[in-house]
Amino acid sequence: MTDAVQSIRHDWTLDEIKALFELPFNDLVFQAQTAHRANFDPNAVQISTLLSIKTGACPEDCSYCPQSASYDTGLERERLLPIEEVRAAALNAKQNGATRFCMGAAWRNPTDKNLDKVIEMISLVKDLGMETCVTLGMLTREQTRKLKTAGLDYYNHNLDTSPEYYKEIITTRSYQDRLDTLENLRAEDINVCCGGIVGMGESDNDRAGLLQQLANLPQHPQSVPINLLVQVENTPLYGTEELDPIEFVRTIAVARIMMPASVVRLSAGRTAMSEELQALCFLAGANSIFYGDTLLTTPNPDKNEDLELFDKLGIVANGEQAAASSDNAAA
Ligand code: SAM
Ligand code: DTB
Ligand code: SF4
Repeated sequence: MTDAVQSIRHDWTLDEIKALFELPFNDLVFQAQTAHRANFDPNAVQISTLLSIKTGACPEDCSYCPQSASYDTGLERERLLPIEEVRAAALNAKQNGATRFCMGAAWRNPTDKNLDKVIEMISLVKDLGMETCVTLGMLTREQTRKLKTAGLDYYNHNLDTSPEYYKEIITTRSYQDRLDTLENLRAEDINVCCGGIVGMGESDNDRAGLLQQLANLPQHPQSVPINLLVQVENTPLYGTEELDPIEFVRTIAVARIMMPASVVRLSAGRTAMSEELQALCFLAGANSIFYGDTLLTTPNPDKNEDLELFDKLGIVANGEQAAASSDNAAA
């Protein structure tokens, strides 16, 4: 067993996590970079492309989200996309170099009929030779079984923030609902993509509490998206005081140290970040991004900007990722 595998822990205390956050910045980044190098090619970044397959009119009231029916954000609603549109978008993503295609739907949970349609989409993306990821809201055990049979690679289901702050952000579902779906996914051995959003006005304790929840799950999520809130007009969180960028980098670094064998994704919010800030995030252990000019409904950097940045930093897209066993193998 390698050192990297031995260092995988599921018993983090809040005090230990806060102590990491409070380290001198250089010490923290050094520790994160050391953990990163023990587990991954340090110059490789995985790229995923997102597509919103069902947009807006969501019954949930997530205060950050432009797709909630509770807020008038002027978003054009769309029904579940026709399969040919999905094929065209997936093909385009593949031609642009993405290795994973992530499809998101603004649902509280999928109906069985809609799930069957999404399963067709998963099959077509797999046939194009890309990894698949979907995010469709809460799932029953039976639904996770169907997705496993369909060959789904990843399911994205975020915990978003600490259990304490969650109630301030969403009232239409509970933290336990999220944990239950994560358990259903693990039971079917589907790779989990689970992270959160920072910059929502949460406290230092909430950021530490989110990472504690993620790392103390029975298995570390294979992929951990760290989103910086994209502030959308007319959502309740519009106008929230912005998070200090250094604190954002610290969050990435602490996630890398606590979940050393997981891919940490520098997710939403990159249009508001300088090249220098993104470079610091890669140095702190981020090794995945969303690539393509739109996230689900909001802008993402243009792909040429990303390629230029990768070029300047000597980063290789989709290079060799894992150099050590994953948490799954260690568990
Ligand atoms: N409806 C499903 C759900 O909530 O699980 C799937 C789609 S939802 C849009 C996927 C994730 O996008 C959310 O869990 C949240 O973390 C992220 N997200 C949504 N709006 C965001 C925003 N304005 N800024 C950053 N992340 C956001
Ligand atoms: C995740 O953690 N971030 C992505 C993906 N998983 C589905 C979504 C970000 C959405 C940002 C707001 C929008 O574009 O609607
Ligand atoms: Fe709906 Fe997901 Fe947006 Fe919440 S985050 S409002 S569940 S689409």
